[in-house]
Amino acid sequence: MKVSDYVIDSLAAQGVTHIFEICGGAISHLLDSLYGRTDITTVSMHHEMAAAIAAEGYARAGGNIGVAMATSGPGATNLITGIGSCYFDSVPCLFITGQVNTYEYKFKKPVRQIGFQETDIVSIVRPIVKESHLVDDEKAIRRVLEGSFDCARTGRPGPVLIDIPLNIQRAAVDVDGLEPFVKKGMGAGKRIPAATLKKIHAQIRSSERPVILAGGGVRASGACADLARFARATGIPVVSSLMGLDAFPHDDSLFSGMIGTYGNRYANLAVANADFILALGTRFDTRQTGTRPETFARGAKIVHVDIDSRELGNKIHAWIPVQSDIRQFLEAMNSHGGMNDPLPDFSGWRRRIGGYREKYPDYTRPDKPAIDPNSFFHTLSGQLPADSIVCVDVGQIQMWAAQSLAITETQRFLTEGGMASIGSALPMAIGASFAQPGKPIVAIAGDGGFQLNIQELQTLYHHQCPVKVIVLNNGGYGMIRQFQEQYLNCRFQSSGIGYSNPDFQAVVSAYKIPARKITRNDEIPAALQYLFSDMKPGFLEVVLDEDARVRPKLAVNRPVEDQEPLLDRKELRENMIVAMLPEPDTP
Ligand SMILES: Cc1ncc(C[n+]2csc(CCOP(=O)(O)OP(=O)(O)O)c2C)c(N)n1
Ligand SMILES: [Mg+2]
Repeated sequence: MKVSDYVIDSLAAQGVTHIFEICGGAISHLLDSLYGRTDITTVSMHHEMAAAIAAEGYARAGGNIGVAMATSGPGATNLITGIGSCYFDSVPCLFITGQVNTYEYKFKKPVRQIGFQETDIVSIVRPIVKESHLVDDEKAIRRVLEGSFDCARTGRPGPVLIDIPLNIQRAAVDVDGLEPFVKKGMGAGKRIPAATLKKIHAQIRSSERPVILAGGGVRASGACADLARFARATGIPVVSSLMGLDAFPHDDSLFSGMIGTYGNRYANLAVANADFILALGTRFDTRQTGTRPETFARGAKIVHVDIDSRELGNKIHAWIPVQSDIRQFLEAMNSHGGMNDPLPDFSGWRRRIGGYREKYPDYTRPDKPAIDPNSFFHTLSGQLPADSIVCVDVGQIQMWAAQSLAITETQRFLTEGGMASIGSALPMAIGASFAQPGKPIVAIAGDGGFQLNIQELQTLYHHQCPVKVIVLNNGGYGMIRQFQEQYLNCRFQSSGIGYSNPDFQAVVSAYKIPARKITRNDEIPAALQYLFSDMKPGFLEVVLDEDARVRPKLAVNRPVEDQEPLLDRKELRENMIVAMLPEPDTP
């Protein structure tokens, strides 16, 4: 059998249903092996960055492992942004690149290039993949493929890249004689010591102000139901990181917002005043803790659970670090005898957080006709179809969405946390639409980010994906403007100066996608109703004032409870149970 046929057969056998790619000479045999297949759909994108992110979206949306394919050289290097995002956000994807024939590959020769478009992608991506392989012997193909699937999916998931030279793609192999992958170090997963579980249960019982912090690891390990069970049984309020935003339903009264630099003020006040934090599958990114992690949740004993032992103790000192898959941990906690012991009544603590929320809501009803972004997301929540998958780009829009979209148990919120590439929402939505056929998908981007992968409107049109694209147009790179306003004297170099937008209505219409535009708050409900009235591609441009800002926002050196606009010190003191910190040095 031809190796390229074997590769595609193996993907199909692993349940892969879609491959996102752009063609090129160095993957011509792999593409030829896709010709006429009905078990795998080839989705031809218009930029390899978008193909990689579509694979990422496919995997994030729960559609098995994501697969993207690109030719050698520029095709391969264009994949890098998506590869890195899968690495930082723990998304299982396989990236397959074509390479020049082994007899024209330089290997260790000290020259720049021998074959046309020859580029050592395996080395280039090494810091941002779990594994990368050059298959220079056709007999290794089975071992490499099986090993790569296992690697991408198990432990902390992530990307794997396989580079296959042309002469290997077209080589013939005896499939029965191929060497299989043998997993090393297999065995039962590490058990969490009973004494640890007991100690955690006892600490919850002696705490007064416990909080669960849900990170991306909750979803990644399939533990959402276990988390809901644990939180509801104990009555402990749940806050989330950006990546954990859809790990717990926001319409549950225990949900207490997103924490961090741009987090909800009430959520930050909850962690700042907590005396116990159960942190699940989160790496305490600076966007969560502020720039001085030692000030974060300083009144709390922190139990930090993560599958990646290298994350434990990396940013935050944990009272108890637990290396475990989140699902296994929560299953163990839920079935532990400690669950039968009576728990303290945390209702006073929950009421206190509810009080913060009332005082500092994530949006207020706008008193001007201009569209208020937080209020827009609030209205959008009310009109989103029940099982929507919302894919959110990067910029101010990401933070407004995170602050004010209320995600229910059946909805998803997909966004890039670690790589945070602008231009990711549209390809992510395309990938998600193939992973979850029949579900309504929404891609939300800013005007700047939208332009990075605007060409994928053609993919949307071509496949008639049920993706509704919403662009919040504030006439520039708002997030950067906000930074320049705060720290660089409003010198809007490149975020406003030198920036311009096309007529989005005309561009989107040229892709034969119906486009609409609104400029006033009172137009929002009808526009959304129209947008969600069918399952075809659609586009809504929401015009914002240029000076719309993300509030609250944490400035450098301040603890999370002290976001801007700064509260009067007396008011902040009244909110705090844990001792306040002295005024920081401000840059
Ligand atoms: C690929 C990439 N380039 C640059 C950035 C830096 N960046 C972060 S947010 C942002 C502005 C995004 O502008 P827009 O999409 O209009 O959203 P807004 O902030 O205005 O809501 C930029 C340029 C990035 N995150 N990713
Ligand atoms: Mg913008």
